[in-house]
Amino acid sequence: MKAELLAQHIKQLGIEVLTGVPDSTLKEFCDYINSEQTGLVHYTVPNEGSAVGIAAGTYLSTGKPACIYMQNSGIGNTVNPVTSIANAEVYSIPIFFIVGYRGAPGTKDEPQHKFMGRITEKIFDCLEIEYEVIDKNTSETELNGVFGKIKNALENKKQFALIIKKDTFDKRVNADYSNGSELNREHVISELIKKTDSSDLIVSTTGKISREVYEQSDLVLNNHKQCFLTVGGMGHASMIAFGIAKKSPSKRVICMDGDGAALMHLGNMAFIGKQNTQNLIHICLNNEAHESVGGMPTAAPDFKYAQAAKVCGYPSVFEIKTASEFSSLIEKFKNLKGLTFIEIKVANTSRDDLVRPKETALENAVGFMDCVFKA
Ligand SMILES: Cc1ncc(C[n+]2csc(CCOP(=O)(O)OP(=O)(O)O)c2C)c(N)n1
Repeated sequence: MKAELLAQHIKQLGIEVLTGVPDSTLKEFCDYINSEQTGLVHYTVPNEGSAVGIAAGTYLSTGKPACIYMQNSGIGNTVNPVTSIANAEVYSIPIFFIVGYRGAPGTKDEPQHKFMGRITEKIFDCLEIEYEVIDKNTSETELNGVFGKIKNALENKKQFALIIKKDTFDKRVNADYSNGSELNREHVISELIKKTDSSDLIVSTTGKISREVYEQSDLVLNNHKQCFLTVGGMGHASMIAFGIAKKSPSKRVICMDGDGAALMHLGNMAFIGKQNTQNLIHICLNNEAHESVGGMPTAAPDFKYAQAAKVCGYPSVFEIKTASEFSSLIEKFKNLKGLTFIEIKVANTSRDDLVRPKETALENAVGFMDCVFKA
C-alpha cells in the first residue's frame, strides 16, 4: 500500500488531525506525513497517551474524530485515557488507531516484541475496540471494506484499530532528517565506555543506543556484563538507573538515555533531580529524533534538556554540542561525582549493520545482576 493511499482514506473519514509516536513498521507512512503536505494537521507527541488527549480535545471541539498512529508497544500508554476518557461509558470519543504490529504471531522479532505481539489483538478485544489486521497482501477492495467498518465505528462514537503488519507499505525515498551535529552517537558511547571503571554500571535506553552500548562494550571492555539494556519500556531507563543507584551506593550508575525516551516520561527528570542521588550520571544522547525507528523528529526537537535538568534540580549539568566540548568532558568523565546530567547533541544516524544482543534478555539481566552483586 502506498502511504498516500492511507492518508486519503483517513481524510475520507472526515478526519483532520493526525497524531502519534513514530514506528518502524509504519516508517513509510511516518516519512510521508513528516515530509509532505498531506492536508492533515499532524502532531508528533511525547507518548501515545498524549495522543489520546489530543484526539479527545479535537472531538470535543469539532465533533470530528482524530487519527492516532503508534507501535503496538505504545498501546500500554493509551490504555488509561482510552478506558477512562474515550470509552463509551465515559465520554464516548471516536478515535481511529493505526497500530504497527511488531512481534505478530508467526513472525520473528526481538524479545521485547514477542509477548506484546501475541497479546495485541487480545488487548483490543479486552478494550472492546473493533480492529482489523492488514498486510502487504490486502487488496484495495478489501481495504475499502475495512474502511467501511471504520467509518461505521466512528459514526457510532466508537474507536477502531487498524493493525498493520511489517512490509505493508510500498518503499519510498527515505526522508532527510539530518541535524548537522558533528558528534557521532556510537563514537560518543564508545569514548564514554572507555572512561568507565570496572565498578561502574550502565543502563541504556530502548532502541539503537542499547545496541551500540552492547557492541561498544564488547569491543572496549570485552564483555557487556556492566550493561543493562532496557530493550523495551521506552522512557523508563532513567528510573531503572535510579533504582539501581539507590541500592548500590558504592557504584556509579550511568544512564544512557535518548531524547525521545526522556521526553516520553519527562516527569522522571523532575523526580530524579529532587532525589539528588549522589552516584547517578544521566546522559541524554540528543539527536532531536526517534532515530531507532527511522529518524523522525520527536515531539519537541528543540527542547533544552540540559536547561530542564537544571530546573529539575540536578546539581551538576553539562551541555555538549561540539567535538572539542566532548573532548574536555571525556577528560573529566572518570572523576565526575554527584548527581549529574549531560546532554550531548549527536547526529541522527546509525550503522546499518549494528549487532543485536546474542543472548536472551533474561541472560543479560542475570549477567548484570552478577556484576551488581560483586563487591
Ligand atoms: C511506548 C513505546 N512507544 C514507541 C516505541 C517504538 N520506539 C522504539 S525506540 C524509539 C525511538 C526512541 O527515540 P530516542 O529515545 O530519541 O532514541 P534514538 O532512537 O533517537 O536513539 C521508538 C519510538 C516503543 N518501543 N515504546
